[in-house]
Amino acid sequence: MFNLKEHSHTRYNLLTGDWILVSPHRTKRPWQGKVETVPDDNRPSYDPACYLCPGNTRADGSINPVYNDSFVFTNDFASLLPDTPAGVVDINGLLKANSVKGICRVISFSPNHSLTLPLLSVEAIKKVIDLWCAEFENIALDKTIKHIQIFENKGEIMGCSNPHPHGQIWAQNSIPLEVAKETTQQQNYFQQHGRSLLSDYIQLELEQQERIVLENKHFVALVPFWAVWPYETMIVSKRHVQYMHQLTDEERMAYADIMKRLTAKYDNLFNVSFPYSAGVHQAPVNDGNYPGWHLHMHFYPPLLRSATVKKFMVGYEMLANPQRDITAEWAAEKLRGLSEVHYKESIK
Ligand code: H2U
Ligand code: ZN
Repeated sequence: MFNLKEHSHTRYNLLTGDWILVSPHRTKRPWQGKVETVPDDNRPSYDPACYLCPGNTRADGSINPVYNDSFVFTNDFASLLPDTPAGVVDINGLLKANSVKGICRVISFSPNHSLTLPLLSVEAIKKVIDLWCAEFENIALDKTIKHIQIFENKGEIMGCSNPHPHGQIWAQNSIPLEVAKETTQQQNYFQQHGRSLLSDYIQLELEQQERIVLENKHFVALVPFWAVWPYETMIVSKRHVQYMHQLTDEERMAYADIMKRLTAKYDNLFNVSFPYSAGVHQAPVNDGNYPGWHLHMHFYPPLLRSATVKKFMVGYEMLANPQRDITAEWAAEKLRGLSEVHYKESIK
């Protein structure tokens, strides 16, 4: 009889409407492919060559202040610029283009070059969350901005340019692809059911307890049923809000707490500073009401088997649709079983 633990199947991504192929029987495949080198994870607390450390000079010649908590500035090599002229190209409906304008910001999470999110205190992570909220609200004052993406690339294999703990914000006058898909799915669900899609989803997950990794009073961290990356997770607020700045102080502390514990588990998985791309998804701004939107954060980590073996998105994934071998349930069980005290903090 068909069962999700043994047999190949497709799974539906509720948030995007995409499908993924799961091949659980394939995990026994031998591996003789590429091995990544593990980057040296021991850094000084200050690096004179780092463009994010306090007091240092950046590429554009400006000097960082000597800051105590977090520090934010406009990206010196921004992909989106505020003064791009408006314009549309449409040649016979065959060649189409739209001008995009926006703003890119860089946020240092700490003055300490040697730290990462899981090594920051819950209070320090809460300050990063407060800064994310302040930046979001400030950028949204520009009524031409429709979407604000807050994210972090962590680790060399994710293309991160600098190990100093930091993230980015890209805001633009249009709604990007993934957010557009999630908007359609969440709005449709809300119209049909009068409840947010993610409220119903996390309620079911909390009943089943198969894919839950962590939970506190205000947040849940889980491996989504439709996860693509081996240890992909999602943090979802229990309260249905569209934006992070709607969270109370107590909820923000709970958010910081679950982020610290989840990223500590990640590092403990292979005893390495775990690379990922992560980002907060919130409703569009200055574009009407999106009552179905429900605040959440995605973590997309590439590692599969060890600190050096990552998942490749190639072949079938590029040409057909994403595929995974280990199931979401297996990954969640593995993450649940790990200590939430970081290996570097446990030996202090
Ligand atoms: P990563 O998150 O991928 O490491 O990118 C960091 C950003 O920092 C990157 O977009 C910017 C780069 O343009 N940057 C500056 O704004 N100033 C600098 O002096 C160096 C890097
Ligand atoms: Zn630094």
